[in-house]
Amino acid sequence: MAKLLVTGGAGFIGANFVRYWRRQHPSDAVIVLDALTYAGNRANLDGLDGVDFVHADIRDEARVCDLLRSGVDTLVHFAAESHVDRSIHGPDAFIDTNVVGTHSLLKAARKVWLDEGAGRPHRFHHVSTDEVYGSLGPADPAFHEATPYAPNSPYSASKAASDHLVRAYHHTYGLQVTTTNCSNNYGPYQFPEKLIPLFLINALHGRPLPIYGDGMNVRDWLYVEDHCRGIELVLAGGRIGETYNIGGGEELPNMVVIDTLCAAVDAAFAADPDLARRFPDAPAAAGRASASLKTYVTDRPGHDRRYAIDETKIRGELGYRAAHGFEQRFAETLAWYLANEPWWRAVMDGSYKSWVERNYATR
Ligand code: NAD
Ligand code: TDX
Repeated sequence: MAKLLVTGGAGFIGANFVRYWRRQHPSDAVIVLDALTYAGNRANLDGLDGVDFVHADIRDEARVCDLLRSGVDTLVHFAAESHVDRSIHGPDAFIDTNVVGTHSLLKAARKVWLDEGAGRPHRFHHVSTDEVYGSLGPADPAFHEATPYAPNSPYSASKAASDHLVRAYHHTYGLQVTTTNCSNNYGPYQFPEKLIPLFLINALHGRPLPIYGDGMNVRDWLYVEDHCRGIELVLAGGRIGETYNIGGGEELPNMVVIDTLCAAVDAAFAADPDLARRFPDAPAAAGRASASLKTYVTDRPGHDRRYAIDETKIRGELGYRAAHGFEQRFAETLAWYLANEPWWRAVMDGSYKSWVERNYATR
């Protein structure tokens, strides 16, 4: 039986991971440590038993040491500031959490597992992003683990710094680390500032769908549960000190994702008359196309053109492969958001609304 400490477990991917882990490994103990920033939501873990929740910051080194001393042998580190647009408007929090926070966790792990624990079996798994590799041209080969780092946003630069610190703690002190760099996740519990949930909820309210640039930036879409399985495989069989890229095998221009979303919303309204009652401001409620809301806005500064993942390493070593294609998983995601309106209404209250009003009003 393992004892996991999951940082950022009340956020989008962390909560999906905790749910996945409880299903797959019910006898393991799980502690979630989360500061509950605007992106963290205690309700993301509702209905789960066997999970201890600790409301704390990853920079609270003493607190993390105490938790590690309670018998934790595996730390899975999701906690981060994760939204590129926010990092452009205010990079400080990204340095504080992603760089200083990750370093604080590494110091705690070194102290408890190496210094006090005489190297008892342990694992520090760091969750990172493909954005550290920068941007690809249309004909460039996909990112692989040896692609040089070339981050372009304060967010990706802060994640790159954290990746390097994790690597250094392995090579310098012998900390047992693994790192995964994954592509764009989608699925339940994603905060509605990221492309898919933002555009869906805007479409339901008849609000513009703000397309950055020409809408032809390409992302590799990864269903969050596939990501969780990839991390599980790395925890079970990944080589210590190694990094593994995880992708969804679905490279799509934003416009294709947006058109798929608009068509799916239109089809959902056509199939379920109750949606027009629930969302009377949606164009689809009046039989009009959701695509009529598409609006080109000023591009994101430093907007990476294309991400693509070469998953040869994780597939060859650990047998990873995304389980389902985008079409099926996207439909399930849409259905989840339509069925969980109270969830997204609750998380969109407060700080999110004022941030959107400040930063999107003039675009
Ligand atoms: P998220 O923004 O939804 O959640 C982040 C969580 O971390 C929240 O629960 C928040 O409260 C918590 N947190 C933030 N600062 C903290 C601090 N100082 N101390 C403790 N907790 C803190 O993020 P996500 O989309 O779930 O991403 C999780 C991880 O995966 C991040 O490290 C991110 O860089 C990485 N990642 C995300 C994606 C993606 O598509 N979402 C893709 C690649 C990598
Ligand atoms: O309003 C929007 N309009 C738009 O055109 C938003 C929010 C996004 N976009 C574009 C920008 C990107 O090309 O859609 C694409 C996806 O944008 P995001 O959802 O903001 O994701 P991205 O910037 O690609 O980063 C995501 O994947 C990698 C996560 O937010 C990161 O945490 C992760 O590391």
